[in-house]
Amino acid sequence: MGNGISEQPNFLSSLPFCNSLHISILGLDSAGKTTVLYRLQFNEFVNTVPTKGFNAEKVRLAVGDSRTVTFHFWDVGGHEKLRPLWKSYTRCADGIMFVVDSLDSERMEEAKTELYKIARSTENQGVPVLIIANKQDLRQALSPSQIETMLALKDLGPSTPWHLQPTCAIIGDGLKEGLERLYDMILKRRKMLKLQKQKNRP
Ligand code: G3D
Ligand code: MG
Repeated sequence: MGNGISEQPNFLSSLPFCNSLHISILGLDSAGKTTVLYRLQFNEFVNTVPTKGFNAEKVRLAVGDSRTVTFHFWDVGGHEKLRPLWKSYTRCADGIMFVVDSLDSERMEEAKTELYKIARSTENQGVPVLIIANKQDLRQALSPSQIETMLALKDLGPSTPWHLQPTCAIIGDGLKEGLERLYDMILKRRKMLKLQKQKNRP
């Protein structure tokens, strides 16, 4: 699910390659951000404690046609008191991972407000967002399409490339696919910015 920006494989294979990317991992507290980070880093489940500040990790991963990319992940605490800090961690971000607890229907509206704040801020205009519908292993989890509706993702508009990925961070299901989509969206945006720059040259 997404707004189509990462769904053209032939076109994407002709895009330039990026070997180092900054990704901010955001979302409400307890959504599973730190679990996502360590699953990607160690390829195993790591027991987490609530994040007081942030975790920063450099992870080399194969994406696309086995290209190895260095991802600099910033996993920022999601507690209400820490959210004003998010801005500082998205300033130079190439992409954003926004993690949602698929079980937490009560706080879905709060998650939507935070997601919109990030996506609509001037600094993040056009920055691709991967929305992670996490904890899909739990029986009571909302379905990806319910989450898409509750977060009003279609209203994010064409200026924010997005993709919704169902995952289970505990065992890692869906994370690699999601990261591939985010990578594709980042490449496509870079290509568009490059073309715009060339057009604007006198
Ligand atoms: P946060 O960094 O967003 O605050 P954490 O969230 O990564 O600390 O995870 C919060 C809790 O959710 C943890 O459980 C973690 O094990 C659990 N969790 C994360 N991802 C999943 C998932 O995909 N499925 C399930 N079932 N649980 C998940 P505890 O018990 O330590 O609070
Ligand atoms: Mg955490």
